[in-house]
Amino acid sequence: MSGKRKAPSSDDNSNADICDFLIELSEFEKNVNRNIHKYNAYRNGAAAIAKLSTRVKNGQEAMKLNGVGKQMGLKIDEFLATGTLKKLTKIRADDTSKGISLLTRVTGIGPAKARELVEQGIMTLDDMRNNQDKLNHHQIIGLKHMDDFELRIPRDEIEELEELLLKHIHQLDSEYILTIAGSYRRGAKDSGDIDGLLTHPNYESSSGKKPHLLKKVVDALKEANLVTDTLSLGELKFMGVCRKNEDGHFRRLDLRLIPVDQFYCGLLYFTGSDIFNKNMRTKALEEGFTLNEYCIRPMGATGVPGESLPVSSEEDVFDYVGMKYRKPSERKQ
Ligand code: 8DG
Ligand code: CA
Ligand code: CA
Repeated sequence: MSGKRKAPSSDDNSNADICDFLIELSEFEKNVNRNIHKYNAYRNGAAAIAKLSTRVKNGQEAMKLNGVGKQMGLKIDEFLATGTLKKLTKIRADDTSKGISLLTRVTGIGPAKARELVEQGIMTLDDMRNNQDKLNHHQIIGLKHMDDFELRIPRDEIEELEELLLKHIHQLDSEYILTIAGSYRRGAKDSGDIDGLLTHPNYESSSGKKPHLLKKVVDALKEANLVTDTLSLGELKFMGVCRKNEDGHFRRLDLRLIPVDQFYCGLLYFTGSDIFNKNMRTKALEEGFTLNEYCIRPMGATGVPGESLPVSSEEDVFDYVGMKYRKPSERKQ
């Protein structure tokens, strides 16, 4: 994910202002209160309201939607009547909340680390810059590129990067397969980050791990100055920073190495959207399958999943769960 998950896109949303305040409340619950239930509740409420094609008239009407309860209904009434929310005004004025909200904008700094820093009096970006000994490598890079990382990446830039990445990866070994998933594959006009999926015909889940397949690629991309920083490099996942040229912005790049036999389940999962994935998983369960980012398995009568089913395209997975195939651009929800 874009690490810092952003609000669902609010273009052509007649209730964008309501969705915005619900998302702000959700972020407060996640980052300051660390209440993931309330975070999810506000996000689900915002998602339900974002789907409406007309302006919400009052809280009562909103409460008819799945995901909008009484408390949210009351907040919507207050917002519609006064144009603001007392709760938000208070949150925005509170130093601890302000500090935590700011610090969690840095990739690598989660709610717990942010609170720890704020309790030590580190409240601003300058405070962080002056206390880098309290940050790890990932957090230092996140702080350094914070402005760039908060920019959306235009589609044409990802197209250029895709071509450059492919060129260097294929110079190494022409059999590598690279697909950029995420919102880019869904056709978005801009994206929060670049979600690269990498596979190789010689790499199967039964053949054991082959971390050198990932390391080799990362080394080559560094050599080519396309990758400028590593946030983390594991056996299966690289998280880092790339740039198309010296004048370009620094962009967040993730590369995941996936065995070929799991590639299409991975592709399906990392193409999203996350709401579409949730709905497809639910449908799969109803049909007696368990679906995750690696594989699809039939659920036995005892509730124990069986062997992974063979998958050689995304279509195969849609077929198993009895869904009509949907192109990536049709996977909003
Ligand atoms: P964006 O970067 O343009 O903001 O959107 P995105 O590409 O859709 O989101 P992402 O955060 O980069 O995640 C990429 C895909 O990963 C997403 O479309 C679906 C899948 N995914 C989920 N749930 C989650 C999750 O909780 N964490 C992560 N890392 N990925 C998720 O379905
Ligand atoms: Ca991502
Ligand atoms: Ca993404």
